[in-house]
Amino acid sequence: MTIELPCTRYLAPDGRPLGALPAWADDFDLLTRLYRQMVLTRLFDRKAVALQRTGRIGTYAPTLGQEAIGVAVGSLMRPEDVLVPYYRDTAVQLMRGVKMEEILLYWGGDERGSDYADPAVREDFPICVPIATQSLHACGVATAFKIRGERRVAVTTCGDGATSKGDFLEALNVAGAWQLPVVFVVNNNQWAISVPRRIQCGAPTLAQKAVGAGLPGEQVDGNDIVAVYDRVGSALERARQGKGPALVECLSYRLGDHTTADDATRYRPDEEVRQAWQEEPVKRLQSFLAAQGVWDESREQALIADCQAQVQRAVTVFEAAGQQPVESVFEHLYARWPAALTEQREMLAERATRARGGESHE
Ligand SMILES: Cc1ncc(C[n+]2csc(CCOP(=O)(O)OP(=O)(O)O)c2C)c(N)n1
Ligand SMILES: [Mg+2]
Repeated sequence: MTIELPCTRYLAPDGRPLGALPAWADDFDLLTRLYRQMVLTRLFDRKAVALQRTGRIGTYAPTLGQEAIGVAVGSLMRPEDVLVPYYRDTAVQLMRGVKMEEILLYWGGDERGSDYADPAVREDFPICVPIATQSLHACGVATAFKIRGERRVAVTTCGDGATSKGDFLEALNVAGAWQLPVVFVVNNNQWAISVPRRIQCGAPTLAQKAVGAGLPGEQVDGNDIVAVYDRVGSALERARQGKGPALVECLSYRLGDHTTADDATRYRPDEEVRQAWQEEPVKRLQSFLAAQGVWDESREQALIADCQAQVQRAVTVFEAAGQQPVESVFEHLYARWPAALTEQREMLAERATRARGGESHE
């Protein structure tokens, strides 16, 4: 059954406005900043995939094609808000202030990557890999804001597939029942690994899941940053004013593999991917800005050079970080250290010393 919900799109795939744009979109400085960040995200993402291919980081989940969502969400959030992200949120995290080298450390299997240096993101959550569990964590954070009377918003993201999980639906329910200051941003990139959207769920939209929980839901074109910025901005404002939670389903497409451990050519038709490239968000905003006379090829080349230098500096910092001792796998797990694990930790440290050819205490 279809529940009529708005689906917002301002820019056509070729960047032409489809009608009047929201008033804030006259701010070309803002739109240019967003564009710069989208390009930085894309180049960083490409580098991360290359680092995995050359064995320098572990599995990585590319954000290719979903840059508009993350950049818009990250730029709308205030420092005091809390992001509760999932694994395809490089764009949001970078915009919030997480450092590129921290993201590389995380995907390199190093916990220091979740120990964000920037004070503005100290309270943001680490990347969540278990599907949809973060939706409930965000409701916990929002409950704390509400009890303390703070004007802060918890923002949580997830994929289309995650909206089939009980955790997600329970989170919507508690958010609606308690009118929590939480915004759910669904990155509907059409695939949950090899499972296409149409067989994940019988409802015609994912946004309508919000309606059953008593909160507003709507769709936006997730390749159109003007639409994402406008609608997520409104949802954040509502939540900040104590008017309750909201859900925004952003329609996008995962242009890359699910992760570097996946080969999407085995289950996706080439034609579908080719078609999706026509809609992609970076080119769309670039075409719009060029038509307004505020972007051109020389600015583009300068931006690419600048972004590549930033990415390279981050890679250098990441590679200089060195490996943590193997027994660090026990760290950050318990508030109070369980004595029973002491022996295991010592055993592991000793084995590691032996493996390195060092001295054993045996
Ligand atoms: C609880 C749980 N079940 C299964 C998985 C394995 N898994 C990893 S990603 C994924 C698909 C998620 O798809 P979607 O929510 O659409 O997000 P996307 O990866 O497309 O951004 C699954 C099933 C997991 N990580 N956690
Ligand atoms: Mg998906």
